[in-house]
Amino acid sequence: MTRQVVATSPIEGQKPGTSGLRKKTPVFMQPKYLENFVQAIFNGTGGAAGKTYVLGGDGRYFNDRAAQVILRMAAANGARKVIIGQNALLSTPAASNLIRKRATDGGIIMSASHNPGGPKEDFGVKFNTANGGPAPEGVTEAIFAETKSLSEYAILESADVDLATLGTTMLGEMEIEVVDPVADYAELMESIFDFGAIRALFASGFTLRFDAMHAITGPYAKAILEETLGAAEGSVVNAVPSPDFGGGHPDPNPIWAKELMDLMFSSEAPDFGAASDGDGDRNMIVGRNAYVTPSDSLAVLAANASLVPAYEGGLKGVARSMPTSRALDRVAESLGIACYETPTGWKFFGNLLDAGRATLCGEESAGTGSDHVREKDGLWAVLFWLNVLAVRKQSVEEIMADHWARFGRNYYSRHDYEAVDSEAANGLMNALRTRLPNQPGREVEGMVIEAADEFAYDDPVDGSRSEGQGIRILFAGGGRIVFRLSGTGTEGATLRVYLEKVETEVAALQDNPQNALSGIISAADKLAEIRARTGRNAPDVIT
Ligand code: VG1
Ligand code: CO
Repeated sequence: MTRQVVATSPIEGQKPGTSGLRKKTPVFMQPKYLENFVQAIFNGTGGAAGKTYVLGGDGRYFNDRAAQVILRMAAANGARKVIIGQNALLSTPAASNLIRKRATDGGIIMSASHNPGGPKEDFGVKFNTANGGPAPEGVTEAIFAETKSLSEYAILESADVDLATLGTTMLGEMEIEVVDPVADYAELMESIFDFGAIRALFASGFTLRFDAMHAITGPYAKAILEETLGAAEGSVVNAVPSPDFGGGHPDPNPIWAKELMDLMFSSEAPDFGAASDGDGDRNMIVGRNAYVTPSDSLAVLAANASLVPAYEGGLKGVARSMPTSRALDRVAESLGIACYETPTGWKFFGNLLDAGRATLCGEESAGTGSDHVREKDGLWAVLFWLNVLAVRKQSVEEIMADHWARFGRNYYSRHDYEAVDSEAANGLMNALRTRLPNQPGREVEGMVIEAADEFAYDDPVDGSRSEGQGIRILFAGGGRIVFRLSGTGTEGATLRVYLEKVETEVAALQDNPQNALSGIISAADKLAEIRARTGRNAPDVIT
């Protein structure tokens, strides 16, 4: 076993985006591509010498090979120990939990999350810090800087490590502990929720369909929902993780989880439907004939948090990403707690959670979580809903109707234009930016613009400032449009248009969102010239 120092040179474009570095798999598989980025992670975080890390991924194509490379590089860089999920598998929230529970110096997660996987699809690598959360911008910038000046990396020459067998082995001087990916996470869930009440719910005949989308949550959901809580066998479908997610797109939304949606709106619908994404941090919640938008789900969980043992004592505060609907703000106001507005991406919640300013957080992109880990957590959100349903003994539809009657309804939708020509997308954003000062007072589609700006965030904990986080147009009466370019795509640019309208009129609470938002939708096109500039007549994905 020899330690090799390999000469290399900087590779362009290794800039971590909203959540780690994501590229097409063939790009990641190019000689030295992964090696360079991993060395940059070590160099950018003060070196690996003497440190302990968690390592795992969502099982997508190249996960197993990348794990062997990362282990050999950690050993060659002097790491003391790596704790790795069996077969190099760990869901993102489970990795976050292990980093915290075992007090490691951080962790490396191999995933491109909700992006498809496979030899021609996407792969990703993300570094999480010792709090269990995605590296904050200061750290990702230091890593990126390293990628631009790298001249060598260190790697051990050795045979593959057996990752199928649980237990401890050595790789050179470094200890490797292969752990059951599910056990610690399952224990954490049991410490948060009323498992007794959920067990009784299933025992009473309550039915569930959980679609793991051939991704990482399959084994977690089987163990927790079926084996521990008593959901009928077969309630968890597509439960075996596959390297290309069964050829699907592991993003739990009405488009990509269409099979589940069809079932939930049919006469065969079970009481409750849910799905999770590639790496297990996203969730979709759907009742019988009732799809719950992620923004609404976050608001409902906040409003019902006292029904869950871990949050019984009340929430310290809540937080949402800026484009997420403001349904949460109304709940926070009624609870008399703070509601923070952060830029898109979970890394911005870390400081608020660490400082005890927020207990629950969420994003419109199907991400919800709490201070139990430092990532969003798909299965946690599903268990939260089950706990609420078990206590309230109402259907999802009834809970939603009740929520809107109490707080009003924030009609909400996101329109995505994918793989748009980058120049056209930047042109659109630049034009909007230039026109911002002239917008207030202007009337569009019968609505008056009250304010317009580009969102910047001043972190109240560490004082750091993040600029350029999305353009917002605010209408009198509570309507809002947000324009943003995605930071997770791997092809051209993805334009995200976030649309929102507040309704408090009781008779108008049960409309179809696209219908309720039609004025806002055409205002968005007028303001940003979406059709003209992108050449698209309709969004690729509507959530
Ligand atoms: C998207 C979502 C964002 C989420 C991020 C990572 O980012 O909009 O809310 O935090 O994905 O989610 P962007 O920059 O493409 O809009 V995951 O489940 O892919 O880690
Ligand atoms: Co994800």
